[in-house]
This record gives sequence, structure tokens and C-alpha cells, in this order.
Amino acid sequence: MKLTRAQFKEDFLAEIKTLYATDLSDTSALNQFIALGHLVRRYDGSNWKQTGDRYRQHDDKQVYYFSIEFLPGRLLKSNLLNLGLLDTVRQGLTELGLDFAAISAAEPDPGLGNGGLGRLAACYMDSMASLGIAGNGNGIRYRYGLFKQVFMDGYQVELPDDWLRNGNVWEIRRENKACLVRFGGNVWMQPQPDGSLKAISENTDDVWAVPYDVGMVGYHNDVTNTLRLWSAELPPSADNTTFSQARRDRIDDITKVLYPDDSNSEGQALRLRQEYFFSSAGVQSIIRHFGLHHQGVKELANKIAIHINDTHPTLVIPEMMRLLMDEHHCSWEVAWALTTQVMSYTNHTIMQEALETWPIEMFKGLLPRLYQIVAEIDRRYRVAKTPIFGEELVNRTAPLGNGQVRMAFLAVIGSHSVNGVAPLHTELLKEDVLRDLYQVYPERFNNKTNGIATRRWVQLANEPLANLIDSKIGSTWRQQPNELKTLTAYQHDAKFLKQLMAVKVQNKAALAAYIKQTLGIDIRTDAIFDVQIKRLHAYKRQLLHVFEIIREYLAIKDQPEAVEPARVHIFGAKAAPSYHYAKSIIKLINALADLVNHDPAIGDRLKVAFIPNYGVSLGELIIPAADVSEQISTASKEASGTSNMKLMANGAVSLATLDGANIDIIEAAGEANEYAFGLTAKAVYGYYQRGDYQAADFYNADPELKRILDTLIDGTIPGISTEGREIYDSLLKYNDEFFVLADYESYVQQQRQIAHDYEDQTQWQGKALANIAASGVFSADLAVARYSDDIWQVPHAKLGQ
Ligand code: GL7
Repeated sequence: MKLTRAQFKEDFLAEIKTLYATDLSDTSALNQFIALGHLVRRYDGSNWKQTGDRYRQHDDKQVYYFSIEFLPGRLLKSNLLNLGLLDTVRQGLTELGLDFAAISAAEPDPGLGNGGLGRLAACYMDSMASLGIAGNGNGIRYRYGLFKQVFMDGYQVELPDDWLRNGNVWEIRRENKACLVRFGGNVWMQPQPDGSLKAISENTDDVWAVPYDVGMVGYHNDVTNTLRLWSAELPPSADNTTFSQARRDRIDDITKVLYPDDSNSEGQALRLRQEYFFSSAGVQSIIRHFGLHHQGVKELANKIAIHINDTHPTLVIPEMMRLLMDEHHCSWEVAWALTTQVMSYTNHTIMQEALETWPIEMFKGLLPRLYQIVAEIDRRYRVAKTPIFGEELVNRTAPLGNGQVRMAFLAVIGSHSVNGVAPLHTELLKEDVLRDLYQVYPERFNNKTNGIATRRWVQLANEPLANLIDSKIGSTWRQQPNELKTLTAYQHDAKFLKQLMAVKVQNKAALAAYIKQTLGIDIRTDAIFDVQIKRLHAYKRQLLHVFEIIREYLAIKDQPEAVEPARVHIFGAKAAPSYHYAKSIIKLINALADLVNHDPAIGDRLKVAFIPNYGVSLGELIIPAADVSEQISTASKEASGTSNMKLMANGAVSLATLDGANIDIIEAAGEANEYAFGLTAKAVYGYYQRGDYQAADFYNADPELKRILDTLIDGTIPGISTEGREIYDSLLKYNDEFFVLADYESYVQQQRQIAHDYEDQTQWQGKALANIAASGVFSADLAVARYSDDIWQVPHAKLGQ
């Protein structure tokens, strides 16, 4: 949009005056952020309204992306960028004597997700708006986000994240669109005059679902879509006499906190309540909105696509069936045909423990009508498939089995499309995790490799790099990320590579300043910034990275005169509060950091910085400064990964196992520009099949590795007597579930190669450039375009290939 600096300043000062009844000099950065937020809302208001009007007038097919997590990050800068106002506002504020960086930093970063899954959902919202797709998000407005992580004596301590303390400028509470979600009670079938039966629910525990809408602003296209987050409240009719305190608390709890667990299913009734709550409210609001503009439900599948992001929203399937049958008088057959045409499902993990199941007794008690519907889906599935596939396969794959409701199976059976998030992952779904269902529905399975929002992760997070790219290839890449590949022409342009290095050093200095301020550690900007940022999980193998640090530490102690480039090992990782082993690894890293950082013999040659409270905003600071991207999960375990893509786009080289999307990154950038190592997924499965993995053999065969492992229990690293023993035993006594020892040698070999290659900065920056140039294929815009073409069947703006 068009806005002059003078107009902006006038608007801003007026907003400050209206909101705070005081002078600018008397306001805080937070006040200024809130005033700016209001202004941006005002500037974008007509776009947001007109987008909705246009969709209605054209009767565009709507996509609804259901996700129990969204990690949007701070929105001020990204909204300004997308509206084309970033420079005007920044300069205007500077002219008013204000600090734009401090104002943006005052915005709370909503932690409504755990990690990659939630961030992916947010990237896709941004891309849907930017491609002009009629895309809507549907999720939960958690009162408290993912916990705030602090370290005390090296241990993780979790504090509440009260992100709504000062309200949320971006949201609109739409109580006029609230609906009731019913739990419990009993159901009986009431005979109807036409001979049919109607399900009547009685004595239900009712919850009032109130939507809060947040605008998702498209890039330079006047489109603003809606992310709808639901909040659980007391029904308006309730008074003190009808609602006990216990019942009020039960309602309050539904949207109070995000489950702080990323790769485990929670055997908790509350989690099931959360899942049904936002699934039901979302589907009710979709059908109501659809009903305002259409006669009957015949057109439903042409006008609506519902996407199930991981199994958490799977209950949209039986909920859609319930609404179509109980409220719109459809037969089972009609309702089922519509439902399966509307629904599609993405699987995000092969970890068995993450495949959600609910005990039937619990499910039945909490959701009696939905249980009847799931049981009928199960019955019909068995009747239809047993003659073709036999009883055994059908028993293994039916929605109900072993006393459980099996959510992933229900999702596959009730959808027309099932996708994995990287080619290897999709293959493993077909061959292993969902092998039986792949027999039944081969045509449903497809791959959609993940992507990232280049706007946030390069244009905003790394402005110096974005500007440098513009200076070489112009700015079309900002809308067509694939244009980045034209940068390949400069891979041997020494001058350009120098400029690239200067950008990296500038970003490293910004991160170094933050590390100094938060951790008190001095780091050199000419050191290799070796970065691992992701949830703390045994399969992600932060432990392997730790072994490298111990190796480097011992090497300097042994040979103080040896010259290698200086290194800084940077970690960001939260552990699920109940994940004991992951917390022990946090303690180990912090203890090791203490030892290394304070050893005078080490000096500034080796530093370890575990930055607390990793999240989207810290990612924006760390990623542009990285030289090495650690993507070292046990092959087959990481479905895709997305930090690997963000780091690549910012010119970090990958030190990576052949897992998830690492494989595709290595292929895109070229093997010579990455550092691959380790067992392949096939080799890992080979060990499983033969059952002949012996971690101790690796320990016994390699004196260097043995020495490193022994430091866990011999007092070399002070303060970890219990954690060290626990980790040591996990490797040797319990045989190293994630093959850390098997991969040690090839990992270290690549680490040595990195140290060697880094010395030649021209060559190194050439590799960095190759990564940036190849990163366009991992843009979320392209990924979303593929979802639109193949799954949702909706039009989108054209993208260069
Ligand atoms: C994840 C996968 O672990 C991760 O590899 C993938 O990139 C991401 C998005 O597809 O989804 N699955 C999951 O449960 N979490 C993930 O990050 C939390």
C-alpha cells in the first residue's frame, strides 16, 4: 500500500495520544509496539474485509488447515514487509527518535507450538495468503504458550509463558461466531416420522468455543487471510448455581496450556478434550459459513478442503459425519462420500510413540456420539475390506483395535490423500509405519516435501544477505524464490564471495553480542559457528555433537600448539518437562560448556553456548550467523526437518545424516557443498532386522571414542555424576538405541574436514553460496502450490519453476 513517511508519523503520534493519553516520550517500547500494531491493523483492515468479500462473491473453494499448533513468530515486521511498509515505518520511527528494533522486540512471540510441526503450519499460512489461496487456519488460542526455559545450575527449569499479559493486538474476538462444543452425557436414538433414527444427546458438559481471528497478510498482493484460534469459555447461559467450580476449571483447562511434548502421544483425557474442542468448533463454523451461501450440502466437496495436520485434528472426520447426518439429514453414504472428498491428512513422524491412540473407554465416556460414528466407520471398513484383504490385515488397520481408537488409521481411512513430508519419509510410511493401509489405499499416498517461508527466514531475518542478493540478481527472487538459483553464476566470483563473508561476519557479531549479554561468553566472529537448534530428543542426537566438543577439548589439551580454526558450538533446545533423559543431556551440555569456557588452556579457541529459551525469535538471530548446520538425527527418524532448510537458505553448510529432507538438500546443493555422513536408513533397518547391533564393539575398537565416553563417568566434566552415568549406561548397558557410537567415526571425519575446509574462505563461501542458490526449491510457496494443485484442488498465483 501507499503511505508517506509524513502521513505515517502523523498517524502514529495520533494513535499514541488516543491509546495512552500522554506524550511519546512518556511511553515504553511496548506501548509503541501496541500503537504500531493498531495502526498496521487499520492499514490492513480494508484488505482483510475485502479478501473475505471477494472469496464470498466468487464462491471460491476454501482451504481449512487444522493444526493443534501454530508458531507464527512475531508479526509486526512480517506484516509491514508484506504490506510494503517496512522501510517507510522504520525510517519514520527513526525520524521520531525511536528505536525500531527495540519496538519490534517488545512484541511477545506466541509459543503456540513445540517445534517444526507448528512452525510449518505458520509458514504455510503465510504462503497461502501470499499465493492468494483462500486459506484459513484453525487452531487453539492457548492462554499460556510453550514454557519459558531458563537454566539453573545447568538444569532446565520451566516457567509459564504468559504471552497474553498485555493483550494481543493482532486478534479480533468474535463472540458472535461462538458455538457450543459438547462433551460427555448420553445419546439415544429418537425414531423420526419418516422411520429414520435421530441421535439425541442429553446431559452434556457444554463448552463455549469463542473464536479469535488473526489476519495472515499476503506479500504485496492485498490479500489477508484468517487464522482462527479457539478459546474455551463458560457458556453464556451458565450461572453460579448450574456450574460448579470443578466444572468451570475443567472448561478453563481446555485452552489453558499447550502440551509441551513434541514426539510423544499424551495419554491424557485433557489432550483428547483439546483435540475435539478445536476440531468440533472449526467444523461447526465451516459448515455454518458454507450454509450461509449454499442450499443444502451437495456442493460441499467442491467448495471446501479440510487439511488434517498430523493426527491431532483427526476428529474432524467423525465430527463432519455427525453434523452432516444429525443436523443436515444426510444418509451415511452421502455424508461419508462428502467427508472423504473434503479431508486430507499429513503425517509428520514415523516415531511409533507419536502415533496417537485413545483408550476406547475414555473416548466413549468423553465423546459418546462420536464414538458411535467411529464404531460405524470401523464396522463398515471391516465389512468392505475383509473379503479383499483378509481378516488379519483388516484387524491390524481398523480404526478400533486393542481397546484403542487409532487416530492415524482413522485419518487415512477418512481422507482422500495421505502425505509424508520428504521423499524418504513417505517411502517409510509406505514400507513400514502405514504399510498395511498402503495396501488398501495405494492411490491415496503421496509426498509433499516441507518448505519454509523465505520471506521471514531470509528477507526479514537476514536483511544484509537479502540486500546483497538484490544487488546481484535483482529482487524477483523475493516473490519467486527459485530465482535464487541464478546466484550459481557467482560461485567463483571472489569479490562477491568476500561480500558474502562480510555479511556472515556482521550476523555473527550480532549473535556474539547477544551471547555475551545473556551468557557472558566472549566469542570470536572468525570462529566456525557450529549450530544445532531443535527440540532436545535422543533421536536428534545432540549427544553426537557433544562428543565432538569433548574430542576438540581433549585435542587442544593434548596438543596446545596445534592450530585449527576456532569453534563456537551453539545449541538451542527445549526438552519436554517429563523427558528425563533429554534433560540430562541439557545438564551435560551446560556442564561441558562450563568446563570448556573457563579453561585458560583453551582460551578463545573453543566455546560452547547453550542459548536458553530457543524459539522462533531466537532462530531469527541464530540462523543468519551459522556456518555449519548440524542435522544429525539417526537416519529414518527425522521425518523432514525444517531448520535444515532455514540454515541452508542463510548459507550454512549441512553436516548431515541421510535422513528426512537432508537427502534432498544434499542433492539440490550438490554433495561437494555439504558434509554427509553416517548410517543410511537402510543400514539402520538392517540392524533392526538382524538384531546384531553391539554398541560396545565400537567403544572397544576405538580408543578415542572410549576416552570420550569415559569422560562422562570419570570426573573430567564436573557436576554430572548422575547424568553422566545415566547417559553412559544408555549407550553401553542399554545398547545405544539411536546408533550414536556407530556414526561417531564418520561424523568426526567430516568435522575434521570442515575444520580443514574453513581455512580457505573463498572456497568455503562458494559452498555457502551454492546452498543459498539451491534453497529456493524448499520454499513454502512451492510446497503450498503443490498441496493446492494435487490435494486441495484450488487455484493459486503462478510461481516460476
Ligand atoms: C515433525 C518432524 O519431527 C519434523 O521432522 C518435521 O520437519 C516437522 C514438520 O513436518 O514435523 N513432526 C513432529 O511431530 N514434530 C515435528 O517437528 C514436532
